[in-house]
Amino acid sequence: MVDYGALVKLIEESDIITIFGHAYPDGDCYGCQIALRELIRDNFPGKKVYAVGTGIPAFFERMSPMDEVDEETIAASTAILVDVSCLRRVEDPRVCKAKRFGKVDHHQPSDLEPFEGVAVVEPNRIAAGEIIAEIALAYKWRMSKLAAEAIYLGICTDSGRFVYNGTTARTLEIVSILRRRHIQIRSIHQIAYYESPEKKKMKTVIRRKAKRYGEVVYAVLTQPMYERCGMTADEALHQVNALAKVYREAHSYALFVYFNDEQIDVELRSNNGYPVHGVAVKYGGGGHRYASGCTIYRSQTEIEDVVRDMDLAQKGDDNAGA
Ligand SMILES: [Mn+2]
Repeated sequence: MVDYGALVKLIEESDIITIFGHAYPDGDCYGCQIALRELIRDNFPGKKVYAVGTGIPAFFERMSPMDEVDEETIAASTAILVDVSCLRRVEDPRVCKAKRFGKVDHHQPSDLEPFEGVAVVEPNRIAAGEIIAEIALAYKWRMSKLAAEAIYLGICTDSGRFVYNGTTARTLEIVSILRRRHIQIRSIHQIAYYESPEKKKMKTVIRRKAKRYGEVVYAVLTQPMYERCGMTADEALHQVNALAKVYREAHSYALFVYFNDEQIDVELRSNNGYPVHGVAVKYGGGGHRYASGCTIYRSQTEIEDVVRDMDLAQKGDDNAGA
């Protein structure tokens, strides 16, 4: 098991801690920020701890809002990054002002993303929330219901409700421990899986645009397509899972969204054990073994090149129990 001692020591040594996540925060990112803040508050009384960023507003009332902090506070703080690999990918660029850095992440490490600080990186974990839970359990920290619910949101989000590759026996053991903290699963799901009319419309368009190349399903969205659904490019990109069940035989799927005439943002997925990370890296991106992203430019790369590379992927050998 990874040694969490250096990170815990960093927390012990810091009077002010700011917790940052990635741009366009998802349930794992937001959940980790809230959970780590609550765990530190409850187990290290006297420390000032803040979760910084936009979070997920739909959860503010049910779980917790994010914190407002000024630049002076950040400059006096230790910044801990959760669910994000490097400073460049953090949502709030003020993170760079912090005195010291730590991180808890489960993305595949990349040479292009250096990080100077105390790093806890476990790419085999389905969610960063799972690592936060392990730290709390290893050090027998008090875990409030709020912290447990925030961790649950992270694990549930990144595991696709416990079905994606990388969901392990340990993942489910941790969920069982969280459930003993009386987490209310149904009401979390009601918020996390609420489908707005815009989202429903977008998913229908994505499925209608789906094309097949070999064992890969993909769709290309132009600006008018997502704008007509009332969505931004990034919101549209988040709906990549609409392609998951278009062709049952497909081993991978990809969503291409025109950010503008030149830039195309891409999300790559496989629910059947075909790694997509290598393809994302080839085109300058990264992420996880079976869920990655990249950005391509029309003048340099054809959409078809990416799809062809995905089709060539060989099945991974780590799918026991999936
Ligand atoms: Mn994550």
